[in-house]
Amino acid sequence: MAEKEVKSIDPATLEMIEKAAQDGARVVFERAGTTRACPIGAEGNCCSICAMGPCRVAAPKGKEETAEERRKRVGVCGATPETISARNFVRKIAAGTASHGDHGRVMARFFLAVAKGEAPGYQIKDEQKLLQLALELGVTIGDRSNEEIAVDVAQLLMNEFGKQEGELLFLKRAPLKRQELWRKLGIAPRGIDIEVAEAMHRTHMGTDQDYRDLLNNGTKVALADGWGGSMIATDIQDVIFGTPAPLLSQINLGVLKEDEVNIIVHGHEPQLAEMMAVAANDPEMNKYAQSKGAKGINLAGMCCTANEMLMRHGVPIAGNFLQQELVMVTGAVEIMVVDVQCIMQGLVDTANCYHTKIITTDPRAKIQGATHMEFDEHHAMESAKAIIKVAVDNFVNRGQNVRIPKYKTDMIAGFSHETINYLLGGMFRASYRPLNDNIINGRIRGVAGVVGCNNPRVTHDNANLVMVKELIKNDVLVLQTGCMAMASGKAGLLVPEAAAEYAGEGLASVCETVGIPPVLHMGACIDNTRILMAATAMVKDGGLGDDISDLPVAGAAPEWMSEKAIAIGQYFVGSGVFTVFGVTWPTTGSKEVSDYLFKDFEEMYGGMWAFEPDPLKAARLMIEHIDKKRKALGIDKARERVLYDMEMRRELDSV
Ligand code: XCC
Repeated sequence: MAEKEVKSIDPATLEMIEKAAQDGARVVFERAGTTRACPIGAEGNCCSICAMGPCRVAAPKGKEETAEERRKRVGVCGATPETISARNFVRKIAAGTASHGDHGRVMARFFLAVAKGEAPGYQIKDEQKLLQLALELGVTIGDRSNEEIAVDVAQLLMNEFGKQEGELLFLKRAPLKRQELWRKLGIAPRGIDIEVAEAMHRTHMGTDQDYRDLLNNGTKVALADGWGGSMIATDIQDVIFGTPAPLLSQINLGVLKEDEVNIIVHGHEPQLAEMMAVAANDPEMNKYAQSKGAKGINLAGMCCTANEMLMRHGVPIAGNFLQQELVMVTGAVEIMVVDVQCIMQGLVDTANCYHTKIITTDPRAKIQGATHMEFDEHHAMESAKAIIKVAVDNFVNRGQNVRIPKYKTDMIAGFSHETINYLLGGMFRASYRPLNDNIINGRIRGVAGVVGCNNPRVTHDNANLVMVKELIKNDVLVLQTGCMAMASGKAGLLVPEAAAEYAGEGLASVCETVGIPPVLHMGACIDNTRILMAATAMVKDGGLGDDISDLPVAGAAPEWMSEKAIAIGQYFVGSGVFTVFGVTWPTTGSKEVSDYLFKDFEEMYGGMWAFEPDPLKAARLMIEHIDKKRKALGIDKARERVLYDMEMRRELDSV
């Protein structure tokens, strides 16, 4: 585990950590200091799946183990450290896949309700994407209305969750070679829920006890996330709320307003937040706010709900995962509205030190001590207004202990797969051709996805910045989602001007021509599927091999913490992408399991895991991998020539 000297590189965060200490408010940074990570659990060496244990199977440190000692280092049932490590790993994948899957399922049901006209206030915003989906899924279009088509599409997508046989429909989106590989290896998922359920069974005491089999099944589960639950969620959200296109907004705690009612929306599923955005602009609600002495209503996002709201409405972001308590420490937040995932229970304790009310809205996620106001999508506007009213009524309780850090940064977000296609190729010849050409001619060395969470075990936002800056300096175009995209936003990397300042000459010249930042914000964590689609589009456009594993691309989650991140990593690896994680690695206790994930996987999937807590070294591993792929494609020479050309240009300039 990386040693941490500073808590954050973000000045707004540091300012609020200090204020929290003064106010006696507990926050995650402090808890991480007082609660040590369990070293046995961190290495994957603790098995707690039955009541004969928990069994700890860590190897003795600092001495060679004899064969006999090694034979005896097993759980009460005889489970080996490899089985235990692999089981723990696969259970994380299953939990991550279940979370994204449950999000996707709720979206599919919501989609059906919208299509049937049972969710007033929502309508289909992206007709083109709906029709494309219908064509893809074989749904009749004819002269039927959008709503009729949507009912069929929604039903088909909803079936994906409970499907018992066959294959997930979206697997067909992958390059043909990849699909064949999945089938050959027997890891093409049948449905979403069935793979999660089977993984929970396989990892139950006394079932699957071959770590290789367990880990390959883990890929099958993860693919049910990437090419299943998450992809369904992204597509449906685009159809209902609109496919994102680039827009300008701002990020960091400075987006709060001293003289307005501040509402934070936090979590992952966007349907309530979408309605809150509408209701917050309602003249009647604003008049009500004014009657309480506020100038208006200010909505800001946190975590992935923030990304959803940003991408489609330009709603500013107050902060990423580790800032969720700190936003209340400003003393200026009336309510925090939460739904599911990444919501710390510590919020309630922090809120108790201020006037903030925590409002849970989802039947699956209640928090002791919070106010529960269940969101009803059939009466969405009423739900949204009722919640906003609580915020307005709470404005008068704000008190004097208010300090909003001055920090906020401009950023451009909204780079969906479709938008990149359009930006690169233009409306009439939308394609990834210019990207492929620039990779082939070497101006762009490759593409990297840098995604995932924050983790208080390492300096907040730091690993992301070090990694992303190193990548773009070396002409690697960076695609981001989740809390890492926010870290880049705060540091000013999500604006076109960042290209001239931080990117290598080749990448900078492409960014300048197209008018894009060197780091593209593609959305929330479920939107990592946009990266899968972008990679597939690159393969299909030609010239870069015939599978995702041939592409000069790499992935990373330098500050990950959630089980969803492991599921995402595994589906990228299973789709052929080299993926490196930072902070800590859950199988370090077993050399066999780690070797299997880090080395053997490459032979099977063409993509593999790596663990490197030093973000600079991790970035170099990614660049090395990209160069290896360039060489295999025979385009390594082109890049040398381009560099030579630039060298010459510099010489010419200096004459
Ligand atoms: Fe959660 Fe999605 Fe991680 Fe951020 S990046 S801490 S999972 S909010 Ni998804």
